[in-house]
Amino acid sequence: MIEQTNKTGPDLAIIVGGYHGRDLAIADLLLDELESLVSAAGGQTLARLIQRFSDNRSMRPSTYIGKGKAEFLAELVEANEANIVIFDNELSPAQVRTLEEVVGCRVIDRSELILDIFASRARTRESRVQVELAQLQYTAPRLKGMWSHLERQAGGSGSAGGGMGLRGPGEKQIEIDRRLISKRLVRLRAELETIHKRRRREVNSRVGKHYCVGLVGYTNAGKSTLLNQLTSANAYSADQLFATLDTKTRRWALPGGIAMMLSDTVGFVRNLPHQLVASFRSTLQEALEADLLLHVIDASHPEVLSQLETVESVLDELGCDLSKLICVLNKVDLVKDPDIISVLRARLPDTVVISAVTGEGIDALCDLVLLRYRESCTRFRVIAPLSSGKLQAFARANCGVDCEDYGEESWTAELSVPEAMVTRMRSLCPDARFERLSPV
Ligand SMILES: Nc1nc2c(ncn2[C@@H]2O[C@H](COP(=O)(O)OP(=O)(O)OP(=O)(O)O)[C@@H](O)[C@H]2O)c(=O)[nH]1
Ligand SMILES: [Mg+2]
Repeated sequence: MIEQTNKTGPDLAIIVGGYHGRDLAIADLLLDELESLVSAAGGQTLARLIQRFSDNRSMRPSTYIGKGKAEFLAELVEANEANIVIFDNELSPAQVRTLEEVVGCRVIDRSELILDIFASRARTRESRVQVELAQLQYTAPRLKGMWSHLERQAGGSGSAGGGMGLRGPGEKQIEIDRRLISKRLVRLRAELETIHKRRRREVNSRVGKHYCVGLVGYTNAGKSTLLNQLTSANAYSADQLFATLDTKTRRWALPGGIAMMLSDTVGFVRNLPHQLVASFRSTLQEALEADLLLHVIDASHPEVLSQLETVESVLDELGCDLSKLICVLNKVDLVKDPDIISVLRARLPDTVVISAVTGEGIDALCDLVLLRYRESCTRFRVIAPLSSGKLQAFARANCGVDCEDYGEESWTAELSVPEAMVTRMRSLCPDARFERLSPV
């Protein structure tokens, strides 16, 4: 939650965006998204203000927006009795300080708002640590700004002020806080490493045992709804940005007796604070290690193309192998202009059109996933002792056994599985023999 200044109700916000170029043309849509972020943080937007810039150098260094605009903003705050101003643009600590003086209430930027939402949503120890780490990294360079009133006191009073090397109380406080923060950062990093080591062991035990599919995409695209539709997972889905912060993995049984593991993960958003990407890097990278990725896209969203670009650039930054991506054009039930589907299909290599709510297109999605799965499979004949119950059960539950036969002493079956899965099957029955067959 945004820090509450009115204890009785939600935060009352004025949202501000300073734009130029292409962003200016879609300023209202950009502020719509900021408004959704405000409501995801539990706040309420009362008014919005747009500042048009002719280019990216025309921002006013002290207040980002122009002097007249800043004064008008102060009037808006007063008239609406707002208690917070939220900028869509990234502000420097000095700009925040000056703006707060002009408008007379708290001022935050988009990054801080997103960090706030993440903090309020984090449920597991892992995501809590990741968010705190990101928040501290965001705060540390801003400490000087926070203690400016003490610095001024120090400078103003002849005794504490004075020459170089004589530290005022403000600076001392900053020193103490910096030390506390860096100590805490060390502890959090160590804790996160322990959590990740444990998770690695869990993931390693899954890898090779199952074919893993990951859901990625812009926030609110419908990832959790699709997970629920495919696996009856009961994941939390809501018309809310960043509904999901924690990875959820469920078994997905496909036609033909093939089972996979399907994982939901945190969504992306335009200008995701880089401290968050850094903190969530291993969670995200883990999601990307899946054998196949479903990039869920809200095809009904007016800014679908720029959402697509955002996701592509984050995937790129995380070093994702794009060849294992299937693009899932979701919310087709809400698409009013069918042309957008053609535009998206032309732009993206492997697409399937679905509605995670009505179930339309789900069969086609399963077919495409199975096709990709089969491409990664090798055909084997397995010959195992009759006593290999565990292996037989595993093969039937997960691998789509083509034909099997019980002889006097052995069980023989033919199946197509990804190579890595053979390792898992060998561990279930070391006496089993695996003969590679030519593909049918
Ligand atoms: N009409 C329609 N609504 C959908 C569809 N898929 C998802 N939604 C709605 O879109 C909203 C967001 O869905 P989620 O599944 O929570 O989205 P998400 O991608 O998991 O979002 P985050 O966890 O915030 O990243 C919910 O209100 C869903 O009911 C669809 O195919 N059609
Ligand atoms: Mg979700």
